[in-house]
Amino acid sequence: MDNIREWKALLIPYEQAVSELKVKLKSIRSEFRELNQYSPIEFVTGRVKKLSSIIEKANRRDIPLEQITDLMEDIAGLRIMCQFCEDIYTVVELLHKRDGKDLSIVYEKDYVRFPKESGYSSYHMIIRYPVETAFGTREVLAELQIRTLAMNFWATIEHSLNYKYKSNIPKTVRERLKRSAMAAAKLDAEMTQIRKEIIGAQILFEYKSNLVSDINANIRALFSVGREAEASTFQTKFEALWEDGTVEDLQELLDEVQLVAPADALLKKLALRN
Ligand code: 0O2
Ligand code: 0O2
Repeated sequence: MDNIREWKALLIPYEQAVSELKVKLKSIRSEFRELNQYSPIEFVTGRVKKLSSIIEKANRRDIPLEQITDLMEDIAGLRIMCQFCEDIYTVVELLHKRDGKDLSIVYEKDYVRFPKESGYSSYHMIIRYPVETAFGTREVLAELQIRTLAMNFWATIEHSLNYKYKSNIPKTVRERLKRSAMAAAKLDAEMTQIRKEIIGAQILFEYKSNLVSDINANIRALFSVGREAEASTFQTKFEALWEDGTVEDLQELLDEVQLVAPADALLKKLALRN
């Protein structure tokens, strides 16, 4: 490649690929949000590798300049940041569904399950992406890095330290960086656990609310057919349970009241409620 104009022309489809992929990935996030659903994507960034970095990497890896487009996989790079580790695999699944449609997956590297020696952790996916240019279709390679916010925090700082100190970081510091990567992974695991517990508590709360409302509907059904004495007994049992009773206690009471409550009156009540 002789002149800067040729290089610029070479990079045009990569710029387009990064812009298009950014729009597509951000759309996944907006779709979830517009539907008031949790989005596995927190935010997306993208860049085309700088010309100086392309040439430096080609020299370092002995890649002949005329083979750069076939052999350098990260000229176009997208980063997808997620809140939780499991979101990474949700995004991977979403991308698998598009394989053979608007993109094709070349290969993947799972540094989340198998972190690198440095401590680096992310899910990498190399894709082929077709770009419609003024001169026809051009397929370019792009690298998608999918990671959590904690993984991104670590990788960004580690990368800038490596860059600043030209990879001459002492062994002891490398070890500390590796330990901080492990601390980031622990933070991710703890956040996932907290989330699971909150979701679990919410599900239990909903389940308990449904039991309470079903017990009350049955008691009202008993009152409505004039069986006040039985209704009052169940009402007293319910009042004793409703604040501190366990789900099992409430379920037992529901089973008991359902056995005696008149199904027809209950059905009428439910129909009126709906
Ligand atoms: P939103 O929804 O307003 O956040 P662009 O071309 O401007 O779309 P570009 O040039 O890649 O994107 O910008 P950049 O600076 O790389 O950041 C891309 C998006 O990531 C921007 O959002 C940033 O606000 C967002 N971003 C960067 N760092 C963080 C972070 O730590 N947390 C969160 N939540 N977002 C971050 P947009 O594109 O303006 O969209
Ligand atoms: P940039 O643009 O500076 O980020 P391999 O030949 O498979 O051993 P390769 O081809 O470099 O290695 O692929 P790999 O290992 O999948 O890494 C590609 C990119 O992942 C790197 O791009 C980094 O962005 C990121 N990465 C990999 N290892 C580390 C690491 O230890 N620390 C940090 N911070 N990032 C890492 P480049 O080439 O560095 O380019």
